[in-house]
Amino acid sequence: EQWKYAFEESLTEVQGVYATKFKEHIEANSDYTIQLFPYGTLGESADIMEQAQAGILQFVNQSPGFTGALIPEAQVFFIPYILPADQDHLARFFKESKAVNEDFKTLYADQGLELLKMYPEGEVAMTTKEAINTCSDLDGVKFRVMTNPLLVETYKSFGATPTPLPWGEVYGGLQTNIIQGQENPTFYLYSTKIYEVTDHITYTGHSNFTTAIMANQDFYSELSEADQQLVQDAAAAAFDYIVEYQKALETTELEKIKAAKPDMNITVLSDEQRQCFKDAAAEVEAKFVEMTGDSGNAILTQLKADLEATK
Ligand code: 6CS
Repeated sequence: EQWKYAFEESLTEVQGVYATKFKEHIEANSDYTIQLFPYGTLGESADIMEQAQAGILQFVNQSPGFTGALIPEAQVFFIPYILPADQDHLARFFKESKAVNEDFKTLYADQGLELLKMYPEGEVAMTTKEAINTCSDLDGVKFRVMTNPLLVETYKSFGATPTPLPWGEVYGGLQTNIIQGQENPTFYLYSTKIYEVTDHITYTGHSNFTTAIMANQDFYSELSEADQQLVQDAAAAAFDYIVEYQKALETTELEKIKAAKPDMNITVLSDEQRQCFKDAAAEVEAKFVEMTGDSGNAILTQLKADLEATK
């Protein structure tokens, strides 16, 4: 029997490496085989999610950045500075968090999805045409964000003009100046050649890219207990691998960008320069609660407690 697994990136990007590890574990420990569908082969992120919900795909990797309409609570990751910068803390959080591993599991299940793991892809950096040293530099900047209502609010409160777009329109949008900025982890700025169409990379520390791997729930619940365990073990093995793997990319891929484009301006904002971005957090958090009500508030409280407990 063959299982189909789609994700939002290429085979050599973080989600592709996770998927490859998952596939290797399943195939080494069972008679199942897995067919991988990288970004673009079955459409955009929204398309692969529909296919997974319909049961055409058994597995899908979709980031909360695109899951906002389906599961509004998943937008919690876009409250600025909610996640720690410390990679080890972050890994412990994703591994042990009740909010992630129990509460979100229930919310995804309500949408016909068995949440297997959430994992980090790296600190998000802004890439723009003009320098960003403080929030006021974002004034009038059309800034591409993933199609996520809270992320729109985040960039509004940063002072930008947020423009939600699927990934496929970002490179061309920057090239033609329809947008003047976007955010993504360092490895992705290199692998997708976004550095070619922007001149400034700015580290504000406001976010770490979170993603999620899930199974179609009907498919999953019909598996034998042993096969469910096999899937869980594969997801866990890939998680342990990717946590270390993506950490190294923060430096190696930035070096590659510097080599490919020596005149790229790379800035790590000081605490003082970050202050206005930090000040936006309270407003965005209030928006999140407004959008998601009691359920969102409960997740937010749990998530904060989990972050504290995994320090
Ligand atoms: O910004 C995006 O749309 C994309 N960013 C990453 C790191 N992965 C997939 C996603 O589509």
